[in-house]
Amino acid sequence: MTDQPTTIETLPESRIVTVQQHILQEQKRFPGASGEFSWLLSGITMATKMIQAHVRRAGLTDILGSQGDVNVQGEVQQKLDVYSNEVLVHCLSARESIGVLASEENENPMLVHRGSEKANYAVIFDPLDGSSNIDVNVSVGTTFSIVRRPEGAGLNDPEQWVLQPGSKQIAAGYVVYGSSTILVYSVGNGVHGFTLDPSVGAYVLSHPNMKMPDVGKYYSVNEAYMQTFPPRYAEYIDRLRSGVLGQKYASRYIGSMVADFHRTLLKGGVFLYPPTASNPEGKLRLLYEANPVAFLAEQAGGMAIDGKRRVLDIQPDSIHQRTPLVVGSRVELADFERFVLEK
Ligand code: AHM
Ligand code: MG
Repeated sequence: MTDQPTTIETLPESRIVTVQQHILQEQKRFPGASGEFSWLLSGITMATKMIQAHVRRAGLTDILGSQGDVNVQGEVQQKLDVYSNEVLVHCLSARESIGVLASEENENPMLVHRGSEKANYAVIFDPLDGSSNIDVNVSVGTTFSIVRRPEGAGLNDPEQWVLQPGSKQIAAGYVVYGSSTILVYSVGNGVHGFTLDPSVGAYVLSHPNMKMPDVGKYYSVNEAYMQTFPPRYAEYIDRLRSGVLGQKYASRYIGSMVADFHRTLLKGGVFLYPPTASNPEGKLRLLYEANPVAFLAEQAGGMAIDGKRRVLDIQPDSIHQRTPLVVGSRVELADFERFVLEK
């Protein structure tokens, strides 16, 4: 035994940083921040932990299979879609700073805390993206986008809150329920990824300051629809295959946008969902699918276009509006713009 006092020295780089700590740190960048924004984001982290717990039990309980209802897109809702939507609505409507919630699963945006002076944000989300993959144990995810209440927007007009271009997002992110559960988010100060440690139930910083590689090895598109893509898309995919860009690309396609985007963020390359015969405007939804990934792609040094213009510049006309999407590394996107758009 010595009589020396015990000291604990923790090197900053070896510290465990939870998403909650990180959000509190990020919030300091907002002048006059009162904590309401970190409280809002904690609603998302809470809900996604509950969703992942259900996803992990899929197949064990009576949770698989269709609920029998058809959602506003005309798709059969899966039980997990319904559960995920309810959990997000439940967790977020407890946050007084939220005035409007809009979801892929609901036809109209919902007003919450009508009349509250503090209700300054709208949260727009796809509770369970790629849900047709659940029955076959393939990754699914949640995407979210947060915008401020626009100047002068009335409390009885929730559409006005959400019909803003993606460039107005103050935060966006997603969670992938994959081989592990990872939450990736940005408040416009870089992109950060947090892996859920299931033993303690905390999202822990695992991917600080993520950067999309300038070039990748993969393109990602549903090639079954190739015959019905506009010619410029088919031509572009031919360029990638033929080695014009200095290498012959390989292909990867999961069929869950959030998982396909996550791979593209980490490994680079390009993900495309072009217009097709059955979806002439593209299949993906602008507000809660394309906008969040476009925001994250740009924050990570990549790009996102709708085949013609920057996704984040599109002024939406309706909540469930669809858009074509081309998102990925700078080299692949610059090639699309130079050789495809300029023709
Ligand atoms: P969802 O939100 O109903 O799950 O649909 C969106 C999903 C995306 O995750 C994915 O990129 C796309 O649909 C796959 O569509 P397809 O099967 O036509 O390739
Ligand atoms: Mg969905």
